[in-house]
Amino acid sequence: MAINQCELRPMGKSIHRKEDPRFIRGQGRYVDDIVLPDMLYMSIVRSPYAHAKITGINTDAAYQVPGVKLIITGEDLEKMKLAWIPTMAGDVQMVLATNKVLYQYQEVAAVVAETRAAAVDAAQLVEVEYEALPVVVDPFRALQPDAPVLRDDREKKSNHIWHWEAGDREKTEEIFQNAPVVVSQDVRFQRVHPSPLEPCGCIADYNKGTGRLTWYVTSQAPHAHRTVLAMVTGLPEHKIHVISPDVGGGFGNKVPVYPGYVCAIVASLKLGQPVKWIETRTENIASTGFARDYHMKAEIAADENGKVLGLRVKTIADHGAFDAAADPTKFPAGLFSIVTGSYDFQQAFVEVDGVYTNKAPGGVAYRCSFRVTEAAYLIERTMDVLARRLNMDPAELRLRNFIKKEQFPYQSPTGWTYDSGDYEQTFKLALEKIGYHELRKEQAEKRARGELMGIGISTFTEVVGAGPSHSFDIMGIKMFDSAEIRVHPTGKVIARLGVRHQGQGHETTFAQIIGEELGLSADDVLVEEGDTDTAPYGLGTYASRSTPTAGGAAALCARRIREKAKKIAAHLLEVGEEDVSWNGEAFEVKGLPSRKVTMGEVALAAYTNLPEGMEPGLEATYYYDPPNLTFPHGAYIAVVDIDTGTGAVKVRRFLAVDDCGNVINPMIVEGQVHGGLTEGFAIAFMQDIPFDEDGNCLAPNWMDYLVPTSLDSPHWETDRTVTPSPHHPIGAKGVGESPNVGSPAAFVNAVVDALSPFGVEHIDMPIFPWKVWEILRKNGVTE
Ligand code: PCD
Repeated sequence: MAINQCELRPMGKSIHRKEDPRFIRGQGRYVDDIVLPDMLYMSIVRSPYAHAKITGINTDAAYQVPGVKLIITGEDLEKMKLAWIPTMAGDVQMVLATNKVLYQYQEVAAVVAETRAAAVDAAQLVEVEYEALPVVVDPFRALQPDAPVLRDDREKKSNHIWHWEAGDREKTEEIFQNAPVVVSQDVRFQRVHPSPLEPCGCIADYNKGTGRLTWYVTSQAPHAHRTVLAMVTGLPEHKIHVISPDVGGGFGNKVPVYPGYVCAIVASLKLGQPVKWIETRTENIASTGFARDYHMKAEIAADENGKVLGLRVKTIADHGAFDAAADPTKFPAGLFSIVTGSYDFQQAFVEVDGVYTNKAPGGVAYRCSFRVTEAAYLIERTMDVLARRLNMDPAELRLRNFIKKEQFPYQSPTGWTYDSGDYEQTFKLALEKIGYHELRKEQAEKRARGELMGIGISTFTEVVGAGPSHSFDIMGIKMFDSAEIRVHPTGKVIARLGVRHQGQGHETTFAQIIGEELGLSADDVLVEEGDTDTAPYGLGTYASRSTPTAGGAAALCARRIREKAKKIAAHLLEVGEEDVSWNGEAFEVKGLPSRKVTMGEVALAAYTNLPEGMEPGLEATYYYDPPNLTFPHGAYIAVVDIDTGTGAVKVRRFLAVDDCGNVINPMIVEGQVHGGLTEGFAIAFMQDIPFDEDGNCLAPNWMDYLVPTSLDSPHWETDRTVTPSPHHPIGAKGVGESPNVGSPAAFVNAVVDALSPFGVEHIDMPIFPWKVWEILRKNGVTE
């Protein structure tokens, strides 16, 4: 049950979200709500071709449109050395095309005008001459020696970007040579898109008088964006002020720096007026960071009893025209090597090759800690293939192979140290809660009657909280995070963090952490994020890293304040510091609990009545570099019924049991799980961004790229186990991504389970009704 924000000891309570009153009243303030004096609007001219030479650009007609102020082309940017910029993945990408375009919808020119309509009209009048070039959309074709080389800007004359591997190739090989059972499965994780409700956009406002650029941008990582901008444009970092106002969903889409941003900034620098650029839905889906697009092959070596021994994975990663993923530097394939999942493999070897094709760039971490969703889907799908081969119940197979509670901290064969977990407990709770054995009985009865019912299991391990700075950086910047807390004389607090929420509820949960540590209520703490002038430096919100990193920083920062507060309390209580203890709500004299002072009283004294010689004020900053990542886990079970006439799949039940360690706000965690499950459901059943052989994007809008409504979404059942992270200051692990990571496999496993009497072992997502219908028709179930 939800409770009031004003209670003390707010940790672990379902406090109503502090941000919701403004969101549900339409009073959130997003980038496009901001209107500045003399503001201009920008629209982008995009390529209709997926691969073509540009032989000429004529802007004369466009300049005739009343109100047009400026048209920028690649040539203009070349003069400023801004035609290409570095991507976060260590590649470079075009801002505006110079000699050629490499994907449909690529940015070719930017038009700035006094009104949005004038900018759009003029953009349509920019005449670009193209000479079509051969298009490569299939990454396997791209790797053939005679394939056209797409990126002629690179020294390496091939479409191969990088090779990456983890684990021990030889030792894994040995296991496979001697294993009694080997299964192998090709699995595609299709190209999808985070598709947040609010697309990308910004206002660049360069003030020629102060020499300062204020940049309002819908950003998941404002500090990192400021640093990148400073490096790219040469503007001094302190002359750039990045403000990320309310963000209408991020989901990984708002981590990269996009060409439109650079163009808006260049336009404002040239014109000295604010320039607003807001994408359309089509521009968002067709040109900004997509996710997945992995072609994977997994092989499991096992013994006859179903004990898994070795795992081998080979993957082709289609990155499109530029590798514009936002991965930490050392991890070009993200944290994909978590692919051994929740199981105790002796050896594993994983390799990934990145490839260029004529598609929009990206590979962003859409609700996943950099490629963990792909990994979890692959291992959970392949475990089911193994169960089928051994004729074993998939639940039993998992129980035989879980990493055991006593094995933590667990060293994985691909190099991770899992912090904590109790997989068996979580899984058994899920089996019991859903009534697994009764469901299997029901299924057998239905099968006998020719009805198609399926049960799908997925038990996953996530890896979140990038990251310890020894292994994690983005463009050289270490991935710690930060908090700054100021306690004011009346005991009210303003806290600022280096992350930037997009709807996750940080204004509530971080206030709960700080309130808990300082003996205040969540209502006493105002949390601010997203303004680089005021917040301490941090790497932003994605990869479920905010709780593991900034959440840790918030707790430790508050404890730093408590240390000083204790000294002031001793002074007020007229005892020595060693005689004072903290009871969770106040400082008291040891052995005399009736003599106490609250944080409010201490706060006032910090400005009015200090011990002699003490520096006034009550504030602190903490930069927290976590010792390890956190490893949340879960057990998900889906139950589906298939309509034998149409092939439509109905998700009858879905149970998610999650373990994210200690929970700050159970209601928020449940909301996070519901959201992620809905996205996982959409990926499993309705979403894909396909291309035709000319490189035309076939789903660049919400008519073709489907987004589920509440009517489409199943009813979600949730539960929880709690295995605290031993190294996190409050024992919490991230959770935001888990439901998207864990759920696709549960849905697909359920459908394959329902169709297994026909010998079906795998179906690639999205499972559209026609795919099922074809299987039914082939097997004579329907006509
Ligand atoms: N929590 C609690 N407890 C625990 C954990 C957690 O309470 N234990 C909570 C917190 O605090 C927050 C939430 O919950 O509030 C979440 O968290 P996390 O997990 O830490 O995470 P973050 O970092 O904060 O966030 C991020 C995520 C992600 S990643 C994504 S995609 C998505 C999710 O988040 N996104 C989003 N969710 C969400 N929601 C919303 N509303 N919106 C959005 O956008 Mo990526 O990588 O970016 O792709």
